[in-house]
Amino acid sequence: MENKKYYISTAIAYTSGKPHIGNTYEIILADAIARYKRLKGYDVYFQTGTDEHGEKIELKAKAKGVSPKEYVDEVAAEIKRIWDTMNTSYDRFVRTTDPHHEEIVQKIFNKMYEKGDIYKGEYKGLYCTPCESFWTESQLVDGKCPDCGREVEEKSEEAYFFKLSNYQDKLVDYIEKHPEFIWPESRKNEMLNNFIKPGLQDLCVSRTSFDWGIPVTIDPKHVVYVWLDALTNYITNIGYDPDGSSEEFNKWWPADLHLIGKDIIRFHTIYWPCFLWSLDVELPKQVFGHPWLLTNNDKIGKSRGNAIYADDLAKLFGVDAVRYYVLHEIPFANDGNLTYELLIERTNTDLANTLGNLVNRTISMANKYFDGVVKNTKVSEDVDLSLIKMINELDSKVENKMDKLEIGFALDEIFDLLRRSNKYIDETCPWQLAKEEDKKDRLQTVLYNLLESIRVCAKLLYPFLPETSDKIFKQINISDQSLAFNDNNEYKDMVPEVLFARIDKDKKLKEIEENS
Ligand code: ME8
Repeated sequence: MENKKYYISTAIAYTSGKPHIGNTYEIILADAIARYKRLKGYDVYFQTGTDEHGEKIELKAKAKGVSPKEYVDEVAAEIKRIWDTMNTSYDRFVRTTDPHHEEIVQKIFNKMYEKGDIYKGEYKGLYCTPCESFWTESQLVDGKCPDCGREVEEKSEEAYFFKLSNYQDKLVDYIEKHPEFIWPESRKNEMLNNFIKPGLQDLCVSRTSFDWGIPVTIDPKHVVYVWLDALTNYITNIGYDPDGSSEEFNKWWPADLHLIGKDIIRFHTIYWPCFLWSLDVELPKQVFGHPWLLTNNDKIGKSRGNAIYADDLAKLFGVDAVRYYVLHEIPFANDGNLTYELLIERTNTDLANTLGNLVNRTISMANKYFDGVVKNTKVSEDVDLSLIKMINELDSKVENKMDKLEIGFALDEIFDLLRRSNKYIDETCPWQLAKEEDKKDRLQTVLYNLLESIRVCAKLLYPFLPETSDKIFKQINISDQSLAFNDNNEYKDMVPEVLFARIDKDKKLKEIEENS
């Protein structure tokens, strides 16, 4: 039987500047989900990339004295480099300046026009340049852009419009009948009550005020509105074509999950479904609007000067420590906070102590007491039962959380077992058993149980901390990949190495200050 397919995408990042740790959080989150699905036997397609058109980028390039294409080439390469540094296993990195994408977007625009969903009109409105969005008076917050809080200006231009109003009733009905479509559920009500039910205005889908975009072929002084260009990346890059899509498209579409930040749920759950309906294409199964990562409890902004970058953090703390921190810190629906102090504390407590020490102590004891050869001697006691039960339940507990996209809580389940295993060492006191000759078999069972716990945890840690998981498997030197307690393993030739060195907080903070 063929494996079940799973198509996951991230938002495509703006190439306006280097992505900060908040943007990078998203690709790490997507990577954890993609790796987990692969581990569970799914045939996964994981797409990410860059959103490269629009006025803001044109202005940035101008300010730098380079062409827009030169500008986006440089930033896209930087974004890809950061995604790679963070060890993310995407299958394709797409760019909206790719000629194939541009050609299909033009065809899409024409198809919508021919269908009568796009018509020509005049746009008058309040425009926010950084967000490239027109707003109505009532949408403004304190007279300013509701997304970024900056000034808006009055603008009018000849433009093409997409008849969102054609799809309003269908959209309300669809969202109400598919409670899993907008995730978390709280976001669903926000979309329905604040944006859709009050009435959808037709959407302006072309611009004439700047050039850096995909030209509209039927009227070349217009370029395609950046969100119509950007959203379609999810289908153009897997072979969608209005004249006949490829096998690849039929294999992967509909996407199983669009992973995006909470600020762009509106675009993905209002515009995107209507665009797809206009093309007679099925909707993605789910859109998950993840919360924000804040720094010092403040929104991270490229222009706010408080941006922290993932590659800098990786240099200071290591890739897996950063992955662990961001995944754990935003368990599901609430914003998370990043500070250097908290990152150091988490690394020390969870990674160096709970995980690192457990692995190190267990292997060292196995080497010391049994010359590194440990089998299950099955001299069991009651205290083993709860540990073994937890080992055997971990797989389904993690799955339960992952299915709800509660990624941080899934990670917590694994750390609960690691903490339980440390407690098991305190309960069984191997160093005392080692002193009594007739307790040797009992001691071997204790170490065996611990090694099995480490093995299952390491396997399930793989989606979150891939490098650490590989290192642990190398250290415990075992090939068994099963996710339950196995009686028949033999552990030998194990080499303990420090997984995460304890960080001296004051020293590290001083180092950070000196380098900033
Ligand atoms: O929005 N914490 O691109 P982008 C968590 N090009 N996530 C954050 C964040 C933070 N502090 N700041 C931003 C765009 N994000 C569009 C997407 S998709 C067809 C087009 C998230 O570079 C943000 O919500 O501004 C988005 O999902 C992603 O980072 C890229 O943001």
